[in-house]
Amino acid sequence: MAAAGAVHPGRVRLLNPIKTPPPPSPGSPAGPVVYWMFRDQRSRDNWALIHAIHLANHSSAPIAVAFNLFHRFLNAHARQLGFMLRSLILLRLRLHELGIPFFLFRGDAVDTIPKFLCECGASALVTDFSPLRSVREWKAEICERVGERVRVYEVDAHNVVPVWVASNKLEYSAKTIRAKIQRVLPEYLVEFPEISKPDLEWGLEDPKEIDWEELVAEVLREGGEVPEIEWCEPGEDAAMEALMGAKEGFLTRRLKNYSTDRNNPLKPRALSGLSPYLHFGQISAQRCALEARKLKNSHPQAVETFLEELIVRRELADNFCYYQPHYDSFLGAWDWARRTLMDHAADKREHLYTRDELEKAKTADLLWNASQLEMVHHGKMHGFMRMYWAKKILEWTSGPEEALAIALYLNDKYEIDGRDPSGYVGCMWSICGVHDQGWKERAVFGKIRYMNYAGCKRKFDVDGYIAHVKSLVVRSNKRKAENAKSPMPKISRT
Ligand code: FAD
Ligand code: FO1
Repeated sequence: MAAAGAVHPGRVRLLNPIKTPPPPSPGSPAGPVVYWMFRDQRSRDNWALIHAIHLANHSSAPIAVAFNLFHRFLNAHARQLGFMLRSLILLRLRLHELGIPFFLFRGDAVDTIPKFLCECGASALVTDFSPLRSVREWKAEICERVGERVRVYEVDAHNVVPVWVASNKLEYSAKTIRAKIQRVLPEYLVEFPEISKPDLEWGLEDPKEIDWEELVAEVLREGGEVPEIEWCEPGEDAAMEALMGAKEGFLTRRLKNYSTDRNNPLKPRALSGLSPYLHFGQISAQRCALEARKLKNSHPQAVETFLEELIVRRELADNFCYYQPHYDSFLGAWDWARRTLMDHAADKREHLYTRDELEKAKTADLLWNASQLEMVHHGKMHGFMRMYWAKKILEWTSGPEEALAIALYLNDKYEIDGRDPSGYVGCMWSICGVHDQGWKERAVFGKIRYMNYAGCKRKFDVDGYIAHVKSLVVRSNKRKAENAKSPMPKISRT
């Protein structure tokens, strides 16, 4: 077990194993510790922040948080960037209360982070973990640039069981990873230590004033094609409210229907609604799991199902993206799936649609159109519909590569929780059978699991869902018209 205030050693790894630098001499303590916050954008329950504070206190050094705002990261629009920035405004205040300065940089992290490290004479850089290839490339480049001067740590603050602890290889399915996660869960699913003000003040040059109003207005203007959502308030406090708020909390008010109603697109409130917060790291999955586990006796089935999705399914997605370099392409499918899809690539398609027709929900399938419109206007398609939605794209395009490219493009452009390992795996599961088994062979799908309209009709009120989305679109268009009249973005407390 880790000492109080420290992080479990299995959760931290040194990315640039350098010979231990000379201990700080009494006259000149170690240089500052910088936490480059990327995936886990929160002050509470954040193992990367806890590690950075521990490192700083341990080496009598000051600490700062650095955030790099990329330009339109992975094709993000106003919807995602507005949600993220509004949360960062609140985060900066919370860090300020902790005596930790928040530096916001713009541009490429491979330039801005090393530059900051050099300017402040940092001795250590703490990063949080993401399996995405661009992040890994940036970290490798940063390690190159800082050389032996700065120790670069990576902390898996996103998963309950760190990816490299759960498994050292690409797992085949939830079945194979579940036992590995459960074996070490008691060691990792533990309460967080309280964080308090670091021992030392920052004492160096303060961050430049951030004009949040201008920054938000800029991303809303630039990414206006996909406007913000209004139903999900950004930030750590709102995330905790969504999890366990007295009025609307998932665990406090909605858990009982989770295992029975979570696959009913007409009951979206049966879902936790946590994916936007989990994706941006505004809430810790470990916090969600710790709180859900307390309700195991009163809601055994719902808690078990929720923990399966939150821990096993989500961490299986990180495992896939970490160990499969082609996590977002047809090459990342297993051989059996590639073979069966190629065997049927030339099968006659009943319909063929272009990306534009699909994006505009212009197909002959009213149910599919409704799911596409729910994603475009609501920003979060119901989980059950996401499977049907992606599988139909396979059925109505020239082949699996095109289907995957279109599904990922639309998913990342419109979903508030897009650009996430769970999204890449969601599309790969639906179109290429990743983490699924083979099924009875049929045209176009081969042995990939098939879903159809009739199957949905048996499961839920399809007409009701179509009507539900229709009214959602009307409300969304009305709001857009109102916003067009008052262009100034609402800025929460700054
Ligand atoms: P809940 O059912 O309340 O789940 C709680 C949490 O468990 C989710 O927030 C998520 O972190 C995790 N989870 C649930 N289901 C899955 C799953 N199947 N795989 C991995 N993790 C899961 N999830 C995203 O976060 N971003 C995406 O872009 C995304 N795209 C998807 C695309 C397709 C084609 C499919 C089939 C699934 C996709 N998913 C994605 C997974 C899942 O649909 C969403 O995580 C879920 O609908 C989010 O809503 P919720 O938090 O209310 O769900
Ligand atoms: N993280 C950052 O550090 N800087 C960004 O500019 C940034 C933009 C961004 C846009 C959309 C989105 O979905 C996530 C974004 N993130 C950003 C967060 C981070 O990239 C995600 O947590 C990872 O994509 C998930 O691994």
